[in-house]
Amino acid sequence: MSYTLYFAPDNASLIVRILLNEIGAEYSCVLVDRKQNGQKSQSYLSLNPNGLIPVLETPDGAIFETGAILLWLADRHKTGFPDVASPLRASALKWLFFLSNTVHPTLRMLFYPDKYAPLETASVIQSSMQNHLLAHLAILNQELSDRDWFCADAPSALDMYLCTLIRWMQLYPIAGTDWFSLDQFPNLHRLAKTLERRRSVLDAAQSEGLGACVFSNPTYATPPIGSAT
Ligand SMILES: N[C@@H](CCC(=O)N[C@@H](CS)C(=O)NCC(=O)O)C(=O)O
Repeated sequence: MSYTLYFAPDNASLIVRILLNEIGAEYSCVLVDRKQNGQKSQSYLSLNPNGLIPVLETPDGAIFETGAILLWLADRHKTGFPDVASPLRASALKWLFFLSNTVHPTLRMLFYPDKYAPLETASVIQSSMQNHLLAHLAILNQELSDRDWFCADAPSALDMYLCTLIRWMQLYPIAGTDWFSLDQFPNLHRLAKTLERRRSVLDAAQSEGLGACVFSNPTYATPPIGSAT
């Protein structure tokens, strides 16, 4: 089975790429050219009417929403998320939805305050979103505790999703990154360092020009093709 990942470097498609690598699935990539606003082109909108990256084309049709893609892939390949019979499934679902419908949208509001409210309110929104994110990360740090991974003894979509969000927090907020230090969240810091050593992440970093220490000490992407913003 082969998939097509519509991606832009260092966009949410990165999370899907890491899981695809972890699964060992066959996939090809189609660049969405952010410099040309390719995510808003007619052809892309026919795949995702929201005009957001990523999309994964599958034999069951095109899927959008990062969390949905991750869950579908993990279920289909029985890798990267507890299966329906697992006693870990309930907790894993809870945290996946927390990441996708709370943490990720909060980060989007920090990145693009002008998409949500008048520009003159941007600084209020940004400082509020920073506080929300710090609170979310404190909860996640406590939940992880001294475990290696969120789900038992194997890396899952939760680790991949969260670490990518953490990467972006350290790079892309237009109002700066002084508000955030991964040192404040020692369990998440440890997770970032463990995950970034995996082959799936190293290969994704190579494909998208993400450098070393992708999560724990990130640098801006220098991709071989396309651009992150
Ligand atoms: N809820 C969406 C959010 C995806 C998202 O925010 N994608 C960003 C890239 S990381 C994007 O497409 N930004 C371009 C835009 O907002 O026009 C998901 O989980 O897939």
